[in-house]
Amino acid sequence: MKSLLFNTIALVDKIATDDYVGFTFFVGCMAMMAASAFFFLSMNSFDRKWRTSILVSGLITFIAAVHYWYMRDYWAANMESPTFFRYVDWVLTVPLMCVEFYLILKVAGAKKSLMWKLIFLSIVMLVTGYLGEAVYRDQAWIWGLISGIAYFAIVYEIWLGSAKKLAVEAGGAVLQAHKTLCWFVLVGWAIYPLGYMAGTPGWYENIVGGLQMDVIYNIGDAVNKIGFGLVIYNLAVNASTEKAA
Ligand SMILES: *C/C=C(C)/C=C/C=C(C)/C=C/C1=C(C)CCCC1(C)C
Repeated sequence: MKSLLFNTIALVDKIATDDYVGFTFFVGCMAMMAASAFFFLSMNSFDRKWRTSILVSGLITFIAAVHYWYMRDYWAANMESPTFFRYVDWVLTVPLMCVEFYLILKVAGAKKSLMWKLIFLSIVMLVTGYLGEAVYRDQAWIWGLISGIAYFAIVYEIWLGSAKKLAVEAGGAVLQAHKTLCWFVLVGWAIYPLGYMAGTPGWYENIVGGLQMDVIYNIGDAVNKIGFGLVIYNLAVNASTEKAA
């Protein structure tokens, strides 16, 4: 009995005090779970119009929480980047972030074509990133470059393209939220190419100064997924008080 219990406990891998990757996977997992509970439970206190947006915020952090659970485990067992799980997580959650843009701009008449355009660009960005990181590592810089072009196309669309026009038409709390989300994409998402540069071979290898790829990605995910959700939450709060005033 005693040894059975011991074996069960020993199944939980140790995290060394200098294992920053393991630590950030663990804390990231908890943060994503907590954020999901927050978004799901607050959903019904808002106007119908905002519920889908908050639901999607919760889905983004929930999908990430489940992937973090697996990635934390994978890292502990193999001490190797869980590249596959990482990209499956992104390919589900990043398109959902594109959906968020569409949902908040719907009040100004956003069309589905805007949503599909952003989703398409995000998938190009992620598939080429995966090819460079996992399949053709020797040509990582080329794939990273193509991925970066798709990334800038997204930045262009939301900062200067049709999404921007719709946000200006909507005005008020929607415009404010759109602007903040634009900053998240420009600055928050720029964390990822840094992680990519730290984790793939190339002329740029030493630019990031020894930080580990997974630590950078984990920080990026926490900032962007929870941050995005909070911007939407804040929009729902502000839009509700705007109406009441
Ligand atoms: C929740 C996950 C998010 C917001 C992930 C975003 C990922 C990116 C913006 C990744 C971008 C990349 C480049 C721009 C070039 C190098 C390859 C990538 C895929 C890391």
